[in-house]
Amino acid sequence: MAIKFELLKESKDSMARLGKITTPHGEIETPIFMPVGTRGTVKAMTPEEVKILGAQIILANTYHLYLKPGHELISEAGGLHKFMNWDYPILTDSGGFQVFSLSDLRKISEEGVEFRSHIDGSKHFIGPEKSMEIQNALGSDIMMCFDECTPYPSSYEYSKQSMEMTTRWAKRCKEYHKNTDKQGLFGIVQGGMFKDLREQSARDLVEMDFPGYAVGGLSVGEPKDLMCDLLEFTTPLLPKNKPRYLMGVGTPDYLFEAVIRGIDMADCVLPTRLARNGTVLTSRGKLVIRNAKYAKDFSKLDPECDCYACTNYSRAYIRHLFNVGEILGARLTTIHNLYFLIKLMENIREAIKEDRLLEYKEEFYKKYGYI
Ligand code: PRF
Ligand code: ZN
Repeated sequence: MAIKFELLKESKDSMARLGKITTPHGEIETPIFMPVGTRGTVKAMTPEEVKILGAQIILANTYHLYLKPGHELISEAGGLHKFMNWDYPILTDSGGFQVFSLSDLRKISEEGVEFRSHIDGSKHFIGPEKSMEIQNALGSDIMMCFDECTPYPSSYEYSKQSMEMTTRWAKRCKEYHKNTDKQGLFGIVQGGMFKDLREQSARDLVEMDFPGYAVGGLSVGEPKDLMCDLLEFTTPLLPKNKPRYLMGVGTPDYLFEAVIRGIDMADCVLPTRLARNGTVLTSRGKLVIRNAKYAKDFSKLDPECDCYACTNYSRAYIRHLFNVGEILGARLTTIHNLYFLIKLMENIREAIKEDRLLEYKEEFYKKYGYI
């Protein structure tokens, strides 16, 4: 088995857990935040830099790498780890989300999804088997089942059909995926905003015995309370001794809420995307670095941060870089934002260890300005 999960501790005052995932490319402490390297690069960072920031696993996307440069080419290079020079764990998303959110003229059928590339309009097809073939070629440590992320809002009937198809697709993924000793395949719970559908989805997937489970179809535009409620309902339906991954979540408050509800892994483009737009996450909330009020502010991005950017550069300097369009600006804010979330998860793990996660959350929220 490629993926082993060790449950090290369960919180007494919430559903939070502390764990360790072992993969063919090393161990991951959970709860963990996974930086996104969609096209085989965490934008603006070298893999060495990503590692120094404290990242233990990164995410890459089947959809993008299939279109460019193509999974055969990456396979020829010796797999994605080798191709991009990242010798630590990689998780690949199945394409089942990006194909819906990015491609043009999608046609969904029982077989899979026919679509046109968002790059050049060329026609393609990805179904469960194709997604497995691509992810096998990429050689990620953790692969995801091909699913439909039910759009929000969707009717009960649509959500039901969609979830049932995702379950049938999961069966096909599992049947196709053979090298289970090198790559672990995770199931993805869907079911829209309906508890009974989520329950059915979780039950059917758990029966298939995947080495880990994701909660998909959340954080798709629904109110935060609804997401929290559905998450709290869903995680207890998943096995305790397997990792649980909440897909596409990465604001500090959502990370806290997810961990408190028993989530072990999360990913999001947010920190890297915000960084390139000049928005910085700090212990006192978000900061827009282009703002004129930072023109002569020679303090660091975050008074409490000891990342490379904060140790060496001022707000005024980084603002200047953004104002004149120097790429170093985006590099420094990316370093800081990734470090901020990685450090936040480290603090969260420490707080779980010491049974003070809820107090830490309160303290963080007050300072950040959430409450
Ligand atoms: N499915 C897949 N990837 C995803 C999602 C999903 O539902 C989401 C939803 N938040 C983000 N990324 N395969
Ligand atoms: Zn910093």
